[in-house]
Amino acid sequence: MSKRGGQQMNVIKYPQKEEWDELLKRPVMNVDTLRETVCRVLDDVKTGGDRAVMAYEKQFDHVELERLAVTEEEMDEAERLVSPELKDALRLAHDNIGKFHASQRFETTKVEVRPGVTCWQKAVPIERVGLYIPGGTAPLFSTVLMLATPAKIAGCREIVLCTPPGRDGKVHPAILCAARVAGVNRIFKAGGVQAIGAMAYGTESVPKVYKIFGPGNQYVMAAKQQVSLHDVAIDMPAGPSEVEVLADAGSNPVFVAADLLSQAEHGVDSQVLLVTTDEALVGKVQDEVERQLAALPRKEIAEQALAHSKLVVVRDMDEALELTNRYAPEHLIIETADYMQAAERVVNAGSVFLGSYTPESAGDYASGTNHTLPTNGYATAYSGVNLDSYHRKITFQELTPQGVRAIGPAVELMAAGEHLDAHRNAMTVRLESIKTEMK
Ligand code: HSO
Ligand code: ZN
Repeated sequence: MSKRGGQQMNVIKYPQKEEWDELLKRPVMNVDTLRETVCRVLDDVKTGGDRAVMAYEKQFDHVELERLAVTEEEMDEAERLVSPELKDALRLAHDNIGKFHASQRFETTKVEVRPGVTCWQKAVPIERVGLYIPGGTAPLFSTVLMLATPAKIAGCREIVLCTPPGRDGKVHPAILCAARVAGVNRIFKAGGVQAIGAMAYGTESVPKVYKIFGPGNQYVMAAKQQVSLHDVAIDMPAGPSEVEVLADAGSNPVFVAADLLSQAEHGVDSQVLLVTTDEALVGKVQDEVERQLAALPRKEIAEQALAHSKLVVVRDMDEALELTNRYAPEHLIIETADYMQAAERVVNAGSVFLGSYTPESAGDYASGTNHTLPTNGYATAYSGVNLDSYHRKITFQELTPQGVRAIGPAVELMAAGEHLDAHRNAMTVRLESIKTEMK
């Protein structure tokens, strides 16, 4: 542990492989303690509908609402309140996110696997999706663009958004503006567990959706997990946001420090990791972090995140990449000289930022990639939100009599082997009808 100025960062030099698991551990999220509250709120919303949601809005968001739905007048008012410059920025980001996600469109191809046996897949949009945008200390209007833009491109018929209002009963104007830019159909003032319940079960005013997307605090995460057991699909399991910066002797400490801080300011539980092959870089980065931190309005949050951050020195790039793949970071910024070669060897990460001129902020807002990504090591098995997240792939197959002849006997044999005679018969009657027709 080294301490410079006010803030501390843990420096770990040349750790042994046996130490890696301990080193890369994420905070354990015990949602069991929240479960009771979460289940009670969900049950109330299920039975009480809008009235229950409003009661919880009063209790948790300290606001008395007459209705949950955001009106057209409120949308227009928000439009007037957001500066033209910010609106242009939102449009630029929306345009890039749109271009990148449209490029992910799936083309159906029919495959004749045997003569007369044709199979294909069709991407069909999820009809109704629900987006959750948290309140809290930063109004995440960029997340509105990240979730609604692909939903629109995918062709979802109804895009519903829930977000908690401020104490004045209003939603942050930039959130409403972004929702309009991205084509959200209906917006409701509801936050936390009650919002998740409203979208999972439906209320008088909030439609029931088939899949819920978006970040949130521990309560929201626990609620999403709970409703996903029986009622609705969710985008992915989540934990606190993370970044790993991979750097070498040629990396710019000013950039590296800025990247670490951009993650640290998200929340006190943010995970920040530097992996470097250059021992001398560590001190330089620490000095820069200290210098840049002093000027940040969210200094206190960032400082707490940095207290559990880690600066790890490794022997070489091989070890750096092995450690990286073991960690499976949500965001990975590779600022080394050979970043393209290194990128080739990344197998576990949510989104990768390449070279010295690609900060995570680029992808957080406007490069076009999605910023809703797997945290907590889930990058080993999950993708971030993408166009496919809003689709189901329905498979189709068609057999002609020739196809029945091609696979029928195999199906009969396998069905008999599984002692499922009705299965076998379904094929046998067809094989026989073909034979009689041929006579
Ligand atoms: N880095 C966050 C997304 C975000 N950053 C929104 C700024 N606004 C999680 O990927
Ligand atoms: Zn961010």
